[in-house]
Amino acid sequence: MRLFVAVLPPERVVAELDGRVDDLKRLPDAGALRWTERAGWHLTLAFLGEVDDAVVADLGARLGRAAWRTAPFALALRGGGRFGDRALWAGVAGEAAALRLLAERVSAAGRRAGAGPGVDAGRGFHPHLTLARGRGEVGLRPFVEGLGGFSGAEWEVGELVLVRSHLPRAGLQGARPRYEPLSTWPLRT
Ligand code: 2AM
Repeated sequence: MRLFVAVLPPERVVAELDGRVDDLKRLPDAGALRWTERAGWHLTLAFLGEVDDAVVADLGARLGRAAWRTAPFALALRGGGRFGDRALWAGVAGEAAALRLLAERVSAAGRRAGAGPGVDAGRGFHPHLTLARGRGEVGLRPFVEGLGGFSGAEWEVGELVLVRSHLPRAGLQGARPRYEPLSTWPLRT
């Protein structure tokens, strides 16, 4: 199954961001972008890719230990950025170093469980919450500017979540992946 590990912002933070995204959707060319569903908004700690069913239990035990070794920390969504003209995202503020450390622990847990070694190697860790994807023909700069000054409420990250990604059937126009949270582990309290 296709898996990734994420931090999920609480509903009040999602609602705030959604308000700003509503404004972005009124900009010219917004209709040409594929907007992610707010129900699935997340900050990816590590993308594991296709993982064998046989290793999921061991992966879970290791993720639980990674969570247990990490103290809860404060995070907020702030501003935005883009990966070329392919992805528009909201950025983070607050204890970003703690988020990075957690991402490293989670990646190590994935590697040790044999869940797709090196799948993150190409991308590095760049904390972001993807809001929309484009094919490169729409310039994302105005959308990034529209996120400028966005500063969401701070929350305490208290858990990590293993999420299964169900890809839409090939050729289904406009269809988006469905994200299914499988398990949650609390950070050390
Ligand atoms: P993205 O939002 O920037 O595309 C589920 O696909 C999550 O894992 C997304 O947040 C996605 O980031 C992230 N991810 C990281 N590396 C990925 C990869 N190689 N393929 C697909 N998703 C990846």
